[in-house]
Amino acid sequence: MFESLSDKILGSLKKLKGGHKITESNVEEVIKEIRLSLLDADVNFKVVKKFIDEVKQKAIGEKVIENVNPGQMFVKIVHDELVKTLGGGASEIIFSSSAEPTVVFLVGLQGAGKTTSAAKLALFLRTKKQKKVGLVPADVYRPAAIDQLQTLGKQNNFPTFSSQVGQRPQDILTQSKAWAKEQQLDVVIVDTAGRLTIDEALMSELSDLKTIWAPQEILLVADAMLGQQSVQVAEGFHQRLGLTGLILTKVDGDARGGAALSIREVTGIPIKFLGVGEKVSALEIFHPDRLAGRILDMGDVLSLVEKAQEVMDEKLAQKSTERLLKNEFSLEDFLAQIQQMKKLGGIETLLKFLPGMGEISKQLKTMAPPDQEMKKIEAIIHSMTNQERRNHKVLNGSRRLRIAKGSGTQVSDVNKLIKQFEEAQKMMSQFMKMGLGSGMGRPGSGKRFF
Ligand SMILES: Nc1nc2c(ncn2[C@@H]2O[C@H](COP(=O)(O)OP(=O)(O)O)[C@@H](O)[C@H]2O)c(=O)[nH]1
Ligand SMILES: [Mg+2]
Repeated sequence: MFESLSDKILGSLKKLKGGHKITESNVEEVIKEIRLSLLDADVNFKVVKKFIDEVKQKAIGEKVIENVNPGQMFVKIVHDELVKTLGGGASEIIFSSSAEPTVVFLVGLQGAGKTTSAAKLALFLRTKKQKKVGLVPADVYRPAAIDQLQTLGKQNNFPTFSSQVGQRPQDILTQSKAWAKEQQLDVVIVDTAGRLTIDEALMSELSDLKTIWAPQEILLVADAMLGQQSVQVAEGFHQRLGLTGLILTKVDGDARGGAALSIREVTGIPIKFLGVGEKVSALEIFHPDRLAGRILDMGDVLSLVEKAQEVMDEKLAQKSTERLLKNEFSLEDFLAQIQQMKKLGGIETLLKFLPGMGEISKQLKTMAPPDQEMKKIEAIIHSMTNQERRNHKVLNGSRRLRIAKGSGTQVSDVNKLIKQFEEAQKMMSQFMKMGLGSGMGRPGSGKRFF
């Protein structure tokens, strides 16, 4: 489904080679092409905009890591953003926590693949989750719909409720409760009726069914070939019924993938499974990271970048620790450390490493600079000469004034930063004296002191 999107994005990414930094100019063109590729793949324009904005923001000015070129770095950024758009991690069926069977409704438009998916899901839950699964045909309108599910049930040995044409779906569901108990089912999958478009009669019937037997899962079965339209369908069903997830079908066809990339972001409903063929076995758990990996087809690059990032972080921490031990902890280290701290998820993460550090923890908390403050600090330190960064003691009045001007800040900001730095320096040496340094920030310990 994603071949063409994948080809285009990969083609654009190849253009990002060499260079020392991902700059606005070399990345601009590639981003533009990715944007077009996404729109071309029928991804919702709002989703495209958000995606591109995030990638841009992360890419520009990103430091290039040793052994990684800007192109590789950029692939990683695009990949991570794709995973995020697709919903992060995989989410599966939520089972009933009581002795009652888990009830799953499959809803969706006609021809989306509900009946086929009912059998696929039943097979998946039986083989992968060791559940006893039964099927309930509740589409009484389409000729042969009941037969279709009963045949699938028979072929695959699933207990199937003998719904009759002419019965009301509400009555079918009521009667199937006792049947499910008799059959000792763990899971009951209800195949509901569809329409060509969302209409009120269908919605009110489905709402009725919900009150008769409250389902753990209401899964929308949506056809990937519908593209953008499937986003609207999902929104419509979700508003009325409260969907818990989605099965995206016909992913094996030549759909352009826009639906998969849009639905989660627009509706917030997780895609749980992909239908990848007509056979009963053609169902896959949806893994956002694997799909993103498939689209970008660059698994090696991703692990390389991750590895390099780890090494860089370690090296940085190690250098700072060494200097600290020699009492040489400088403003440069200070900047590196607060940047590191931000990356690690802020001061809270750090505090987890410091059990019982009451007073110092409190002090540290007040030192955690918010983003805006962080930018100021960076600007100020960048406006210093190397000598000044290494030895802040040389910072007299006229130097401070020059730095304030150069960084677009006030002398009071510079003074404040230096005071904070001196406090940090003091605290650092306290840590070291208390022996805490041995467990923190040392290479291999996996911990850092900021
Ligand atoms: N290629 C392919 N065909 C599918 C998939 N899911 C369903 N179909 C086909 O789509 C058609 C409609 O499916 P059906 O389950 O009857 O849809 P329903 O009306 O929603 O119950 C059938 O011909 C199925 O074989 C899929 O994942 N891939
Ligand atoms: Mg059907």
